[in-house]
Amino acid sequence: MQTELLELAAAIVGIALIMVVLRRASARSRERAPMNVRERLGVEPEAPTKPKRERKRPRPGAPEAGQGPAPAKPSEPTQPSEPAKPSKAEPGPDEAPTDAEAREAYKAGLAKTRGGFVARLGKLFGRKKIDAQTLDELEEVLFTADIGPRAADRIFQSVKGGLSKDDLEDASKIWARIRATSKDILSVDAPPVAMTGKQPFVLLVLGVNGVGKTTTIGKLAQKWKLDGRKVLLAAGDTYRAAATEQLEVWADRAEVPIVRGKQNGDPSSVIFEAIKKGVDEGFDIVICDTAGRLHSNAGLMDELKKLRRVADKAMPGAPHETWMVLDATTGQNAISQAKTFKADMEITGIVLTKLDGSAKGGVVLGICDELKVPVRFVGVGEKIGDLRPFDPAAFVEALYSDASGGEPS
Ligand SMILES: Nc1nc2c(ncn2[C@@H]2O[C@H](COP(=O)(O)OP(=O)(O)OP(=O)(O)O)[C@@H](O)[C@H]2O)c(=O)[nH]1
Ligand SMILES: [Mg+2]
Repeated sequence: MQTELLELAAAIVGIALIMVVLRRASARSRERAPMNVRERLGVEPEAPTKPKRERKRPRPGAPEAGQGPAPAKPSEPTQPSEPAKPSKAEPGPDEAPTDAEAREAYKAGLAKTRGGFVARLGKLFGRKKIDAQTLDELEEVLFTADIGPRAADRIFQSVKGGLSKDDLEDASKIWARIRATSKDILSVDAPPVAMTGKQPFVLLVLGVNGVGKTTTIGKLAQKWKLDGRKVLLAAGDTYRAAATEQLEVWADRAEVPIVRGKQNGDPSSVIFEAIKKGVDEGFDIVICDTAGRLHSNAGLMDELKKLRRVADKAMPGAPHETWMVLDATTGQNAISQAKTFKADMEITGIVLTKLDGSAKGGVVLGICDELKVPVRFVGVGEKIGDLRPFDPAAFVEALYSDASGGEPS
């Protein structure tokens, strides 16, 4: 009896020892486990999600707590989604592109971006089996896609938290979810540009060096001229040699007049003179070019504020809109540029240029999500006609068209 008790005690001690050894080994392997993609990229850890069954109805793309109201009507990926409300630049002439030519322009402009992170997504979901490993890889692709960490997280959570286990094995359901959430992100709730009732409507265009401000102004001038508006340009970049001549070339192409100042003269006097001329001579639109500047240049930033004050003196309420031009090829830098400018002054719209030359066109998702400023136009080439009003639905359709089998969003 005593021997049996001793054997039993020895067995219990043995089992306890084995358990201790196993626990230590598992703790060591956890320590050695590679960092997840968020840690490696230095972004916030994933917010704990509620167990799925607690959620009566998944809310794709709903903003996290404290981020303002949810979009009025999030798209349901399993049902045909309603056409998204386009962020129109103005009613009428700037209707969202619906014709085949405009769709093709979007598609061509986004070709490089489709070859980037969208192609990586395509490879992921083209596999025979989609499993937990695929979800990890989805997270990695999204967070390294130059769409900004917040937009990446929003899309990731909408897939992970919004789809059932069965749906997560179905690539078409995942694509539908990605498209619907992307469209929600892009549909920034902003009123269309109110041009009417202002004679003239004054637009100030700003941004860092070389992003495409002057080119965009030339494109806008022609577009609005062709719409039947009387357009005047103001050569407010008096710093860079030949900047005024460059705007003159665009004015000639668009067949609109220009007010120019002296090289190294005061840009605010050019803006003042142009707005006065606009008022006196019944122009519909005055577009003001400005010198490229970095946010860190306090002198030039103060000058922008002065330009705005002077514009208001020339015509109370002017400038009616201030658009920041961002270069898509700079990826997430574009987001930080806009953030720093926005901290200093009111930005009412974004123009995203060089989509055609960039694999980072997805940055528009980050811009819309983080800045909540509407993207008004996108540049899809260097020619005068290469400007398109921004339309979230057309953008999403063009962005994901190849990889997701061309299903419309
Ligand atoms: N591919 C492509 N190139 C563009 C686009 N928009 C502008 N560019 C090119 O970008 C370069 C710079 O354009 P600008 O209009 O001079 O830029 P900016 O912001 O006025 O430059 P600064 O006045 O020097 O600050 C030019 O070579 C343009 O042709 C676009 O949508 N696509
Ligand atoms: Mg310029």
